[in-house]
Amino acid sequence: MVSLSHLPTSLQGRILVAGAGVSGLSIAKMLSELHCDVVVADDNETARHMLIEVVDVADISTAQAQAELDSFSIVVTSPGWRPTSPLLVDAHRQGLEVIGDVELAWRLDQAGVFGTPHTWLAVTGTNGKTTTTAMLAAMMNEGGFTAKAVGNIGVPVAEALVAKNRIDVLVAELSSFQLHWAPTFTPDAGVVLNLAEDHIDWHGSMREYALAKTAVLKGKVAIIGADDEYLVELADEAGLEELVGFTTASPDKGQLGVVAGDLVDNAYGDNVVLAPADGINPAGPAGVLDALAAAAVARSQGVAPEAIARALDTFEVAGHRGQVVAEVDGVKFIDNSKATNPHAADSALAGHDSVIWVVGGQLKGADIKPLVHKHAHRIKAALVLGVDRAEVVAALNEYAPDAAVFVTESTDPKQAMDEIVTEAFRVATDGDTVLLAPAAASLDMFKGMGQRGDLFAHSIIGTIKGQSEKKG
Ligand code: UMA
Repeated sequence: MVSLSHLPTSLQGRILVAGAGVSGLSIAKMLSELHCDVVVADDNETARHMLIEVVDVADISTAQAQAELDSFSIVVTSPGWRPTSPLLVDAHRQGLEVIGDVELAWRLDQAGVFGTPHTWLAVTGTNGKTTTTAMLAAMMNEGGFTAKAVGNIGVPVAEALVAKNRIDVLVAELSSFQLHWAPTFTPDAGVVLNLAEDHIDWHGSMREYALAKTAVLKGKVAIIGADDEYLVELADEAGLEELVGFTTASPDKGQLGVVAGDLVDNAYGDNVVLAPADGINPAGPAGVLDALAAAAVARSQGVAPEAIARALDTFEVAGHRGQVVAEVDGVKFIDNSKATNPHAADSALAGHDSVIWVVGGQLKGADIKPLVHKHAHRIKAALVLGVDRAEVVAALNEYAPDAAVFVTESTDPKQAMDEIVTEAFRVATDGDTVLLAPAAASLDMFKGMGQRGDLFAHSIIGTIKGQSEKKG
């Protein structure tokens, strides 16, 4: 139930929504439900037309919006828009406020537009956000709350706020982009999982990227990955007090950690056993850290240990985050397409002795050399694709000279993946792992990391079928 009398004055004029993608659509819908005067701008005419088919608002090109900026009272941007976009730069120059979808939703919620303000639990970090967010939503629901995973995970926050059946707790996976555009957003609890180089080209520097992320620590409950030195350093520098940490080691007071194979809470209880670490999905240290982070936030909201254990017991990891796609003649094929930066690829590579590594795409300004250097001993072969392939090959030649290198020049997603998979089958032998962990974003060639993983899996399954038909 929305209450129009609470609408902030900045939203009573003409509102420009920048972007007609997933978040643009949700903002336009929410604002039009609030009877606001909304205009949507997008470079892409087809995107605009698809949006106005679903929601009754006006649309204009980005250039036209730029020319008409003085007719707007505020700009609400989609997260992917860079701060350097000419439209947004001009808006700032003209003194117009530019905010993102999360900031808008948060302000409206705080103003009571959707009834009693919701509880906001924010999850961010370079890697593990989606898994942690999904785990936390499961724990909150098991704990008796009505919670939903929203944000970068794919369900825009605005959509959740106007949902017919009220959701009380928004468990928001927030990207650095969304946080950049959310200057006053203050969640009830915020967790930063880890920090490593990513999206440097968008933010301009590692520091700016990191500061966008640590903004979720402004609220009453602030939680960080205590094993991440850079993150701990930044939190110290910011003078954050009463920080709760999580670690794979035995927890100090004020931390959650692991003792004798169990997740243990020494922050919201006195070494309270929560759940066994063994059997957590996804398996391995990254999964345990995600579970600890989610448990820390859940405990801060009063969720009982038994509810956390139940949620973890039935939790299944989402797609493209390390599933075994196939196992043939002692060769494992693993899809970790979600490894869109070197930090994520680092965890994916660890633990395999002999890897046929599918790597490359958009490096987004990150340096891949340290990753290649660290894992050179396990890289039997590297199958390289994507726009930054020359940089990847140069790093391999310098730091992993013993690895066989295959490069596809194809920019057609299916053809490129088929070539890669054919080569993988040619070089892999018993005991090898063919690992899609590209350390790079997918958008140069694919619709997203999901499509990249799906094409990898389809090509493998297709090859196996073809081989068995030949044999049969
Ligand atoms: N556009 C322009 N001009 C520009 C930039 C974009 O016109 O200069 C238009 C595009 O033509 C397109 C629209 O803006 O129509 C896209 O806006 P967007 O890039 O912000 O994407 P959305 O579709 O709104 O989706 C966003 C998130 N995308 C990004 O942050 C890039 C989605 O995260 C998120 O699920 C969704 O909002 C709901 O909150 C995706 C993502 O890739 C999964 N996130 C990055 C990541 O995980 O690494 C941060």
